[in-house]
Amino acid sequence: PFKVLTIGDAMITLNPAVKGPLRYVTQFERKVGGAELNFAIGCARLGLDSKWISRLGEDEFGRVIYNFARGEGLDVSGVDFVSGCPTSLNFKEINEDGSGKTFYYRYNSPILTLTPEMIQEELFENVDLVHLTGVFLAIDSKNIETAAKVIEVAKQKKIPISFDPNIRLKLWSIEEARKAYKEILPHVDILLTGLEEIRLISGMEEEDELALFAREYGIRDLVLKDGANGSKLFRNGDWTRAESFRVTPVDTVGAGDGFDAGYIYGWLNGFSKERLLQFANGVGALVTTVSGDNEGLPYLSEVNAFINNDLIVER
Ligand code: KDG
Repeated sequence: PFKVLTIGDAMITLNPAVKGPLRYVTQFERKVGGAELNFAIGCARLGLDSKWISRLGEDEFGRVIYNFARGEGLDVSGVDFVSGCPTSLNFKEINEDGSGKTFYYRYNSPILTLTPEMIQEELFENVDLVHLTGVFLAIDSKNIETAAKVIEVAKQKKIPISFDPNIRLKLWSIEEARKAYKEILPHVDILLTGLEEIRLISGMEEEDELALFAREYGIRDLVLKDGANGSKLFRNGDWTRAESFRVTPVDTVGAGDGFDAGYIYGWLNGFSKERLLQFANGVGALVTTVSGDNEGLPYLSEVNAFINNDLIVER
């Protein structure tokens, strides 16, 4: 199978036992989250080889995440435990419609002990695509240097790069985000972004303007995710659009990461533009039907059955 590589912070996610404002929630379920980790799991469940580079606190929660990642079949040879910084936490608030807010406890995240010098060529062995997201960049400006090193090595080895801006305004300001994206975007082959996000980043939303934006940065695939409104792709001067699937969402966190995993799976396997979008939409939709940031990520047979509307034998 093709192999993907991603890098990022993971955290213990505390999912509320009830919906509504966090201040009234008294019980939580301990789960695992982190945008890049979700992506890596999504890819692994679809059948790709998937490597996740990270740092975890040398604590009980670090062990939970490590074992979880291993259980999902990820290559964790680039994950180390570090002392002195606890594993990050994320308390979630979930609304009746499945949308929500995050409350982070991730200052001095263990991933800050990862430095550009640690990004060595061996980490990229057999890798077919590198995926980065804005969450990693947002945690600390130091990570922008580490990401630059990842890009440098990927470029040397002619490995394509996908990027999801994943704007987290609880972690940095929009000005800081825009500045960092400007440095990253010229190296990006596949940009996977929310429609709202690209508006925030570029001030653009019309197709003509966005086509120019893609050309300016040399982006091969500009992919716009618009949740229940579907998604679209700009490639080689043309737009391709796909409608979303109708589902009843219970927890939308992680849907974008799932979409990315679906898109990259299809891209590496040479799917047509229409099928790519449809497949990625299907993965994203399924993620929203299960509580937790990554539990709903489907296996390949599950996405295919969902997309083809196959009868699933339940008993
Ligand atoms: O994309 C989902 C992630 O954002 C979530 O799993 C955890 O908030 C998170 C983060 O910052 O990675």
